[in-house]
Amino acid sequence: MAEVTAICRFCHATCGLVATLEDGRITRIIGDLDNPMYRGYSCVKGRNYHAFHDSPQRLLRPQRRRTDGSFEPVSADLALGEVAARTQDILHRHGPRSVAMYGGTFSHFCPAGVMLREAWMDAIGSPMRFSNATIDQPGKPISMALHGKWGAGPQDFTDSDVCLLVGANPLVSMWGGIPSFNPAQRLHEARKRGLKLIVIDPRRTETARKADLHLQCLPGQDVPLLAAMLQVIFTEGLQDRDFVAEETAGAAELAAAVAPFTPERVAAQAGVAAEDIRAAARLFARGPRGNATSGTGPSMAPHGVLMDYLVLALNTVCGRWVKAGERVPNRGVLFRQFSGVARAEKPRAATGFGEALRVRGLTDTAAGLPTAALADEILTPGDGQVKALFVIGGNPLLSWPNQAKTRRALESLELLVVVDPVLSATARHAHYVIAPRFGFESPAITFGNEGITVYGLSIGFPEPYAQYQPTLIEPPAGSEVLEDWRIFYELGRYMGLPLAFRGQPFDMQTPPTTDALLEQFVARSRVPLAEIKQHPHGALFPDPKPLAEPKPADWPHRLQLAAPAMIAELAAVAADIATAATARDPSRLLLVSRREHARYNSVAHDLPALKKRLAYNPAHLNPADAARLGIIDGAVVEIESGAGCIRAIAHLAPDVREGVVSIAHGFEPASTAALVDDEHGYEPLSGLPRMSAVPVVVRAATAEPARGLA
Ligand SMILES: Nc1nc2c(c(=O)[nH]1)N[C@H]1C(S)=C(S)[C@@H](COP(=O)(O)OP(=O)(O)OC[C@H]3O[C@@H](n4cnc5c(=O)[nH]c(N)nc54)[C@H](O)[C@@H]3O)O[C@H]1N2
Ligand SMILES: Nc1nc2c(c(=O)[nH]1)N[C@H]1C(S)=C(S)[C@@H](COP(=O)(O)OP(=O)(O)OC[C@H]3O[C@@H](n4cnc5c(=O)[nH]c(N)nc54)[C@H](O)[C@@H]3O)O[C@H]1N2
Ligand code: SF4
Ligand SMILES: [Mo]
Repeated sequence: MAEVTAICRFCHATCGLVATLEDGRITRIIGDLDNPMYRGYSCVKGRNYHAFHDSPQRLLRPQRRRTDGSFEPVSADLALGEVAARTQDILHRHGPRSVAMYGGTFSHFCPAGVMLREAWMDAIGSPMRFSNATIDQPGKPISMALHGKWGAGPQDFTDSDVCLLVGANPLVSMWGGIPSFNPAQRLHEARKRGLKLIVIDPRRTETARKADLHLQCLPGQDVPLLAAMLQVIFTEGLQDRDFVAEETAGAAELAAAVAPFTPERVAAQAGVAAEDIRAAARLFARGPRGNATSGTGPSMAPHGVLMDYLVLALNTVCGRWVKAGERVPNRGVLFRQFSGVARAEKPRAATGFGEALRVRGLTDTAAGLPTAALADEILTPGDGQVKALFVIGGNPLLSWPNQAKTRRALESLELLVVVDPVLSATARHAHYVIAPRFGFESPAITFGNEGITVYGLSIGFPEPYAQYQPTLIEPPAGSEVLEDWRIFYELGRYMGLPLAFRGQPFDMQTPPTTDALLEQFVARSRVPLAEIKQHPHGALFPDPKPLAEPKPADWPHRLQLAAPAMIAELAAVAADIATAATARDPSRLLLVSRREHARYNSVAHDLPALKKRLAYNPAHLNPADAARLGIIDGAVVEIESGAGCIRAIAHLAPDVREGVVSIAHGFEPASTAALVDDEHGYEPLSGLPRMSAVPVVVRAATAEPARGLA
């Protein structure tokens, strides 16, 4: 029996763990008290991650679908050889654009996988690379491109006086606003030293319960709410005048554009008191340090890009970026996240470049190609039609909008290859499912939390932290599983393709090791991987130059407070308020998404420890709405949108605002993907459909269908 340190990969938070090894298997997992970043934190998912490795649901070898829809295990050689031949045939007949790749949430955790699948896509020449980022919060990178990125990064939570969370619940989601590394403890310590927390959320979430001010708004009203906060800041002169004058352009236009959004005009429609909007604006502007971050809720509601743009504007108007001479919390250990210079970086394109999609006028974006349009790219005949799809670590049938269309698209493909440890809802439609070696069976580095800084302002390690974990266990005996990278390396070999990373060719005779790939991936890191490996509990690697440098005297770039597309959209929203065109239909509730503590998206729902905590996907609604609709706790309800209808079990939840129903995504059979309309009302820049604040009819189900739901 031995105790070893580990990096959790059940979610993006990459907690530092301690695992007990017995006879080559992990038998117990706890948080690592000696880890300087996580300080002993772990959650129920991480503590059961080993059970996923040994799960009876796990696929231990590649599967090939028979004509009757059942699967047969085949050797990796046979599966990859056939996949290579079929791909080659499709490429030959239809060209490179006919082969698309979708990298889901679990495709990003292993850099070696990213390297080889990108190399393979480069080699076949296909631009059709999609990811979950564009069905998540694409407004973040897009708005950042429109607004500009600050070279020294945002002010740090650790020395913040105020934190504003717009539709995020980091105490459960570990995502943004409050650093995702033991966030409850971090929030507790920050509040003890006086931090003020403001939460805007239709639900009194675990995080909102700790807030000094909670605006329990209606969903989909964040643009008017944030515009009203800016209106208060401008009219009361609460902005950081020096920063605005020196570093920004367009402040006067923005002030004019938000002028119509007085708290009084916004209050009724947003469902909050005008005084609370004013109080939130003043509390946020008083700072003096802190920042505002948004989560998925408002990002998925209408005007999601504009919403994120206003979050950036709020920060900028209040000067919430690290100034010259101040400490940059973390410029990166494995990656360089920020230049460390207190300046607006050179602008980059937000949209309108790269591969043009054939549907809805969408293009590549700063967040990537719009995944919401991929089903139509598969279904729309003609030149460039997608015929083959590779899905890595994702579950389109439960995550893409318009589930019925997604199903049709998956079924119509000439070739669907899914890399997944289980026969997921999507994998059941695949021609080949390749079972991966994953988690503790591979080495890992904490690179992800350095790389996602454009997502939410406070995402990423707030100190220069890094950890490495070697391979801890082998896959179960008798299995034939391949690491993600190896799959694409072998496909490259079968197809006779030379593969390369950053111009450097891979040796196609002798396969590399995962460790060698990791070395290559972080070759330009500030701290050599060899040094990081010396610290099994992870460590802080202080930056020898931690202070933000001043910008050169002739630096031309500024943060943009009045991007034309955003100002035009604000005017349209203002006009809507004026005409009350957005008035709510009282017969409908507004559906919002949520994250459940004992679940991560659609992953490993069968693990006994998680199932015990949450056996099905409840639809949470306010008792007053339930009474009005004649729904009792535990009753089966139908939730119907313009796009589809699902059944779920009602939970009466006083923490959910009246007029709202709150339900997680990624579940079967109650999958909210069935309720999303991908063709109407989508965000025009990102292509993201309306996935929050979705108007739905909720009613008690007539027949007795509880079976299958719980
Ligand atoms: N335990 C767990 N953690 C997870 C996940 C999981 O499934 N389980 N999923 C991971 C993923 S993929 C992501 S992207 C992150 C997401 O992380 P978060 O964005 O923090 O996710 P949620 O917890 O769903 O919080 C979104 C909040 O927005 C609110 N909301 C909904 N609509 C609106 C709106 O229009 N306006 C406002 N102001 N609020 C609104 C909801 O009530 C909810 O509380 O979490 C990650 N972490
Ligand atoms: N209606 C609606 N739709 C949504 C959302 C919403 O709130 N509402 N949220 C959106 C968001 S934020 C996101 S991020 C997306 C998520 O969309 P996806 O990333 O497409 O879906 P996941 O459920 O995360 O799928 C993860 C898959 O990876 C597999 N997996 C787990 N571990 C590994 C591994 O180590 N290797 C490999 N290869 N596979 C692994 C799991 O078995 C699972 O099948 O969904 C989006 N869709
Ligand atoms: S929050 Fe839980 S699932 Fe996520 S990395 Fe930490 S222990 Fe793992
Ligand atoms: Mo996500």
